Amino acid sequence: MTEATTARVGIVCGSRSDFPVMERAVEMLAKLKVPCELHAISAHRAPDLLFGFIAGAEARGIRVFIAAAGGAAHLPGVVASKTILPVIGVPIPTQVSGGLDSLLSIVQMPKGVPVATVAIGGAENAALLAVEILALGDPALRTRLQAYRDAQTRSIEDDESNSNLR
Ligand code: RP5
Repeated sequence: MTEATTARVGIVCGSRSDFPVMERAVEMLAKLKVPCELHAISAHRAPDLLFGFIAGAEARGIRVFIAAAGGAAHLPGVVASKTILPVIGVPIPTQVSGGLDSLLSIVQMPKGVPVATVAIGGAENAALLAVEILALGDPALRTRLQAYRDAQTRSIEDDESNSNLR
């Protein structure tokens, strides 16, 4: 399979104020050559726009959603309610409780409609989890993902072998 040119991952944030965190997911996907879309569509302020975005996504080529929100973070669950594509939730850090509110809102999905939740602010891991899902059906992407992981391991081994600490 060749590199995809249409977006495979749909990233949706509750607000543009979430973009500084979620741009790290965009960068990680770019590193692994996975095209994505980045949107800000609030589940409570613009639900009809959100439903339209979800309804059209699979036909455009989206295979995994990443949904990021802070506070009473219902966006990932609402996205999951309207699709059977995998949804990865990213709890956005908040000033109120450092993002624990976001984490609990996203991770505590009642049974029947799952959201795979990553750490507070875990944009990079959300991207990597999306890549792992896509790589199941894409051998070339699997090779790039394995190379990324190998390079990560090598860099730690190199740092350690160059370290003066004994
Ligand atoms: C959530 O409320 C968003 O995901 C954002 O994290 C938080 C704050 O939103 P704004 O104050 O930027 O509208 O809906």
